[in-house]
Amino acid sequence: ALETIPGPPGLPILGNVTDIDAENPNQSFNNLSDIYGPIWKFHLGGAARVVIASQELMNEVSDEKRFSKMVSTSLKEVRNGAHDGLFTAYGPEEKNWGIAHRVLLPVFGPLAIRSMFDEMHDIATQMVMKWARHGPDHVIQVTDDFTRLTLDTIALCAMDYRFNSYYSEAVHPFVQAMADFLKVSGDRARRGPMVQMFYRQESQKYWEDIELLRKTSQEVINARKENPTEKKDLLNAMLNGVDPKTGEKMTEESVIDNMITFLIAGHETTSGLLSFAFFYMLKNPSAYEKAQQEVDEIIGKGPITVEHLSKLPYLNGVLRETLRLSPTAPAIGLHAKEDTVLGAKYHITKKETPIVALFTKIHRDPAVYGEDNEEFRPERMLDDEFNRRNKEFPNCWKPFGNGMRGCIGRPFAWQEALLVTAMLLQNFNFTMEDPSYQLQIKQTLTIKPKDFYMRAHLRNHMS
Ligand code: MNH
Repeated sequence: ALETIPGPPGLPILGNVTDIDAENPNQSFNNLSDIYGPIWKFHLGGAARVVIASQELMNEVSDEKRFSKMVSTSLKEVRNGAHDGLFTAYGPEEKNWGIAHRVLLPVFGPLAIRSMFDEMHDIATQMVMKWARHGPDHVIQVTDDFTRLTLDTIALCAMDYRFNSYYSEAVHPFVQAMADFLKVSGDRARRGPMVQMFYRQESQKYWEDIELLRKTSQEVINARKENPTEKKDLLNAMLNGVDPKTGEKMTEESVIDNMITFLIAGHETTSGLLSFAFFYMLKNPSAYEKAQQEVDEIIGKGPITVEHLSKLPYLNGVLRETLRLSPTAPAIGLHAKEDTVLGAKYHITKKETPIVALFTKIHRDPAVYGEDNEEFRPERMLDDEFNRRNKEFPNCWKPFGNGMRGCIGRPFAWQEALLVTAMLLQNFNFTMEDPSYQLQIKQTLTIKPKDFYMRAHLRNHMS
């Protein structure tokens, strides 16, 4: 006999609004998982949603024959600006997703990403210079500076455009428009259409921001068309690439959609990863020490090259373990392709029911990670153990999502994060501004550490 999925009782009509913190839904989901277990459901706006919080269930929904990505809530709002770009497309049923996916996959491959190393290095150096010049009295706004870094990096690598975020206090208008667009997208998702009618001014600015994003992207495309280059970057790939399956090129609309998509999908997540990595290292001095030792041994005092990056197993473990405990995309949305039974005993009556795969809990499943599941221990993420675990417990570590809808930018993000972490450990010793700081989370589309500050003390050499 099938059982009903448990969950918080909730109110008539309002459902579970009072059970979920609008500012930090992920934290509420974690707490409710502690109460109701690895699968539970809640209601918002009359519709049910199912949350899964164990490796076993994650493994089940990773079967792409039975389940696929669902674009709902915030993502559906982001679609207002990015349309059927890769991240917000409904899936292969939208033709532009397939064309863009096939044209772009090779351009995001490890080899192509290696060729972007010099540009990544350029931006990372700007941040190192800034921190070096400001000196140890300066309190570093960690996530702010990492966000400047990741945005400038993706814009330079993807379309040869420089925001120059380290050269002005004021935020670039494009960057501001994007930040506001993302913020309001999240707010709109929480409101529902009735309440939305009372936000006319906000709506007007929202659509103007989208216009500005699209117009700027169009200008970048026009500039490239007037001054063609041989550069093997994402923009050239998008403008000139031919889909091997259909023989078609991406439309100019689709190029704009995906340019905006890369900037959106490609900056907050990586910025959060770097911020959490430094938080965890500073909270765990022995991990910090091992990471810095590895950098000193493998790279030493000279300039970092792309070859160094494949020889840093411990740093690799630091980043993997960071994304285990603090997956910066903390959950993904899925749905069953047909009405189905989950976990051999729970009926999902409707295939329309969104399934929230809660990485923050799945990644701490005690059945997989044992009793020290809450601890930051990069050793457990070294290749041998990592691969063995992934074999025994498939899909236990999913910070980049699943299958064909998984992250296309993963090699890009990894190279950038390794480079920046190595460069910072090489050049500075860091201290936490407030040694008693306890991790708090700020959630937008992604999660980041809130109010986390540090200081940078230059070591006695520069690269
Ligand atoms: Mn990324 C999809 C996490 C960096 C571009 N990314 C996803 C998904 C996750 C994810 C999870 C799946 C979302 C879903 O199922 O709804 N991404 C990350 C993380 C980092 C990251 C944790 C950094 C750390 N992503 C990047 C970077 C880029 C990028 C950098 C671009 C340069 N990501 C994408 C795109 C998609 C995506 C594009 C959508 C792919 C598709 O569905 O075809």
